Amino acid sequence: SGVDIISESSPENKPEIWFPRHISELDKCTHLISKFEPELDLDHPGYTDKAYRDRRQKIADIAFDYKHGDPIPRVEYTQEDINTWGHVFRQLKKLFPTHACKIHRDIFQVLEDECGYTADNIPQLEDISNFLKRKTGFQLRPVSGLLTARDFLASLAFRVFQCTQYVRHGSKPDYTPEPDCIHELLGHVPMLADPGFAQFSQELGLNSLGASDEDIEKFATLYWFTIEFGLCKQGGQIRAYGAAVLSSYGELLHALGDTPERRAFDPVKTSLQEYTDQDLQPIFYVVESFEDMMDKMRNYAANIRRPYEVRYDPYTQTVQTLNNK
Ligand code: TIH
Ligand code: FE2
Repeated sequence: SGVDIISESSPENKPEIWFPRHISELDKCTHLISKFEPELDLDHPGYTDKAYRDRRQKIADIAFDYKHGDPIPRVEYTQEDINTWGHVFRQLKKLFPTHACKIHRDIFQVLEDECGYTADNIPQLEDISNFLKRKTGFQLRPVSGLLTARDFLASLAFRVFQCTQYVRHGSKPDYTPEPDCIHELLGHVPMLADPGFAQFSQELGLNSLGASDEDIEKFATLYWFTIEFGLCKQGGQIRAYGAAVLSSYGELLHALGDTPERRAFDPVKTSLQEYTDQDLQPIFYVVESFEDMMDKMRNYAANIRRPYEVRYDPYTQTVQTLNNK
């Protein structure tokens, strides 16, 4: 005899697209986009460098084997990798005082004083993850390359930052189209150690959970023009807060120079802006302040129709949904 199970909510109120409910379910959010990988991309500077590709593969295996809760295995970087890091580190350090936003400058100093950020040492993700946990509750999780926007944004909802661990090829140190640990450590980490910026990042992640493909595309574009390539006003000057700008000597000079167009950040318009992920950006968006950026994003998200609301419970590291009328 069949007993009908009555669902707790009507079907139209139920999220239809799967998304992680607990931080451990990020183990299922590992879908990669492989367009920039040295094996597959003829233009990759590491394409013909067998030793480099082997090194990359070993580091990629760490990410493939990783499960939530594991410590992040340490990598023994080669002298070549350390030289690449050192070159980028020295160049960028010269620009930060005049080009980076205040949050970045202040936390970078702490990372130098307390976390082994020096020209001859590549900090280990496990140590930096522990640093971030103390500062904002963010943690790092190793990833072997570029993830789909849906998976990447979902991790932000749990204050998890998916972080590459390999180093860019030494032949092109000042700009790379693919993320690497130089980009993560010099660009993202200082910003994620700021409470307001961490909150902004998590909210972007929460907004993405269960969103339609179309909305994911828009959130990914907003992510691109803020967390990756954002510029802000500070004391009458324009400064960089986006990680992809802060980790690239070429992009940082370019972003604050005369060539690109700089427009006021406006989520409705910015979310529809096309961009290139292969070269220096032709357009940047400038926020008046981080408070203003947060307000504008909250406003934007409130106007996106979703049949449910999401709440994050930090005690259980769980996302809960509440039905909306
Ligand atoms: N262009 C950045 C750099 O050279 O450091 C890397 C990027 C990460 C994400 C987008 S671009
Ligand atoms: Fe990035």
